[in-house]
Amino acid sequence: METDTHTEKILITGALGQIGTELTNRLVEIHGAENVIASGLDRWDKKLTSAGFYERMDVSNTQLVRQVCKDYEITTVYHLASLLSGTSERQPQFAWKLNVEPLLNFLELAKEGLIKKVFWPSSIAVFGKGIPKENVGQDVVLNPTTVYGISKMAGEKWCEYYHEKYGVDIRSIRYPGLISWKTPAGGGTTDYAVEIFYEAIEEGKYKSFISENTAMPMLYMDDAINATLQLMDAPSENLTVRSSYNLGGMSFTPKELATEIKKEIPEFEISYEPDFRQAIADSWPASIDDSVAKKDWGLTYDFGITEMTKDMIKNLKVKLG
Ligand code: AKB
Repeated sequence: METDTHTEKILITGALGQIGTELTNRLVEIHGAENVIASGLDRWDKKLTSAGFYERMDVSNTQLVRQVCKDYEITTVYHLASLLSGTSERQPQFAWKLNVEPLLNFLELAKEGLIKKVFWPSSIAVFGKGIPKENVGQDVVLNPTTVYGISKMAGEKWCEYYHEKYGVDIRSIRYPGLISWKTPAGGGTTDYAVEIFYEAIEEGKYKSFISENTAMPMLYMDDAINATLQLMDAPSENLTVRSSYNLGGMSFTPKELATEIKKEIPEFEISYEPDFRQAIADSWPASIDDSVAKKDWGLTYDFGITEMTKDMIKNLKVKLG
């Protein structure tokens, strides 16, 4: 049964993170502040989130999470709290604990009927080595070689299991690299594509930790938020994937992005000094086939590399003064 959007009570974990801040504010516009409960480890920053309520909580605290879901009569959870690829390589045990166990807890709460619907982000990191680089399909065999990828693959399998075995309404997207100007990224391999804009504007130059010809799939935040809301609004019976949907967005290399930035900031210079994240990028696809998401729930995009670059620079110039 579909959740009536007028009676939805929404909990967002990781609400002060890169996706969380923008998604929370969009959910407030749609459902009203009184129906949106943001949560995170940090103090409530009212400048960042317009949610009506904020719970400062560690998402690994299963009892507290259950209590919060009960107290607010939560129907829908966007469970975004996660460690990204770069940081996960440095803290493997913690990455596994944070990226998998709280998800299992939410799946259990949904199985019990305490909550009705869950969104959880997976990543292009699930694919890994030995998989063709271009146009990677929805159903290829997954072979992640990073801690982050392993945790996301396991999470996807749990999602599928809880849906098939217990009918849990879990929905998920394999996000590519996300680019946004409102909140910085943190600890990811695709973060170069955000950092580059800050440094282009502030310094006129950028040293990329990813080599010049490494292509990765990327998505502008506006498109990521729209896709997430589209998937969550789709009728349950239309969804054929309960592990996680491929999302391709756009694909480009650091060199191609630098060329776009130069059109807006002609003096911009890029140099390259790949670090440990290059090996992570090398194990990921260069482009993704997202035809299943287009067919099942009408995925569309508004931003290509040129529109995204113009929008990033316009907004960041204002933000950075
Ligand atoms: C990362 O680089 O770790 C993330 C991702 C692609 O999931 N942006």
